[in-house]
Amino acid sequence: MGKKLPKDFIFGGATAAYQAEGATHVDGKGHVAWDKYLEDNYWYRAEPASDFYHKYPVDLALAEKFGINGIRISIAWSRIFPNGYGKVNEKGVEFYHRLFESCREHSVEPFVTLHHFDTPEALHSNGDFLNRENIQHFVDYAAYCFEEFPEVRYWTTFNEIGPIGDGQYLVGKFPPGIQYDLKKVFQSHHNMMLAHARAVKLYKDKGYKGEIGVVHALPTKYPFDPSDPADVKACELEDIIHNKFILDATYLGHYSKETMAGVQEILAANGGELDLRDEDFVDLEAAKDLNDFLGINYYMSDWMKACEGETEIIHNGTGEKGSSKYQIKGVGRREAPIDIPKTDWDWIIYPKGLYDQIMRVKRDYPNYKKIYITENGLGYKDEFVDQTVYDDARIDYVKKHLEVISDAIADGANVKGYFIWSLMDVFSWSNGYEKRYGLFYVDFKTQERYPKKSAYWYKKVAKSQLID
Ligand code: BGP
Repeated sequence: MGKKLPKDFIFGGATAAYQAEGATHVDGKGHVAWDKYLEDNYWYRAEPASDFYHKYPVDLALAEKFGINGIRISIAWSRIFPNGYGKVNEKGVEFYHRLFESCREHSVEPFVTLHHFDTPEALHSNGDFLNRENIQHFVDYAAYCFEEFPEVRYWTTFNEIGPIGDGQYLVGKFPPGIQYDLKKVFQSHHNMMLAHARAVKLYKDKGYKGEIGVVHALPTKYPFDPSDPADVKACELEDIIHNKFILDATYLGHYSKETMAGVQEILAANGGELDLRDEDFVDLEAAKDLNDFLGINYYMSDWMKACEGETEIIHNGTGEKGSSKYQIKGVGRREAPIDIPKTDWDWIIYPKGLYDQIMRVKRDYPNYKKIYITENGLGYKDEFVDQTVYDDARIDYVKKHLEVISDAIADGANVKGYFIWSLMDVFSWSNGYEKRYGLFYVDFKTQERYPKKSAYWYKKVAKSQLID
């Protein structure tokens, strides 16, 4: 007999505007930095994506049919404000009203993210969130949406502040493609957390009826050799970069002594100084207890080894197993125990990491209120046969992660739902259309959808709450 999940548990599917909608230049949408960046650096484009802009009724009907009662959707900021602020584009506003209405018709609750990697080009080229002016532009955009879309009951300010800093300024796989600049990484984290805090405060001050939170990617970090203090240190510093700095800002309203000591150590090795102002902490502090939920995106864990040497990061964007490399000066390098499975993109599959991360939030940030697992899933080179995909590896992956969620709930964590990444296939930011995650296979040429084996399995679990 399999493990159980609670009766009121949300079984959702996740999407993001830029990866799903296509229609990048339709109905007045403004440019985003990714438009040009993909052209210059990658072999694929954001067209047609999954043509969700036109196909959403099909996807929502499928969701309903397969027992999915929640969907993560993001609003493309540049559909509402083509230049990031100023004049509103009514056609964009109407599109999202229609989309949310269709969600209701299909009994699929929309969990709506304001920013999923797609800052309007006009603001991105002006420094994105490194430029403090853009914090206010984001808050104004959020305020507009809160007022305009009362039909939305669950708001998320940002998707993955951590990977934005990483992708844009450390790995350099996201626009503007800057590498190894740790100062910019932390500054981007900090400024985005400020934008989050101000938007949350505003939402609560205005007395809106819904809930608001933030989605963080929280890859769990372990020392390669737990008995070696140097590996333990490497793990702690890596954890600060990706998890602790952002969690502290969210739930403590400041950075703990250990967090700041780690940041200083990393910056001492890599150069740069942060711009952290007293008034910033007033805003962070004011929001720390107002988050109704935390969204956790969890795909992988990492093991860390101490090492000497310069920073060198190689991103595996093609699914050629073993081609990635990650080491940061003054921090350490990633090296996993040999027996731990990895995807073709070198993502380490370790369900227990999700359990550990949930319990860490519960232990270290007891004011978290509740958690949704807002993304989890398996990127795979799916084989389309018999009008479907026999994706047993994906079923196995999701099953094991649902099981540890059930364990965490049994151990006192308040986890209220799970959103598989992704509802239907979408393209991957830095890996293209070849890396698929969906419950529904998308033929990107015809835009037809085909339920995969995993969709039928997920339906059974959602109906019975039994993970079998
Ligand atoms: C998260 C993003 C998603 C999605 C997912 C899978 O970081 O929030 O938008 O892309 O990861 O990642 P990838 O597409 O790199 O495989």
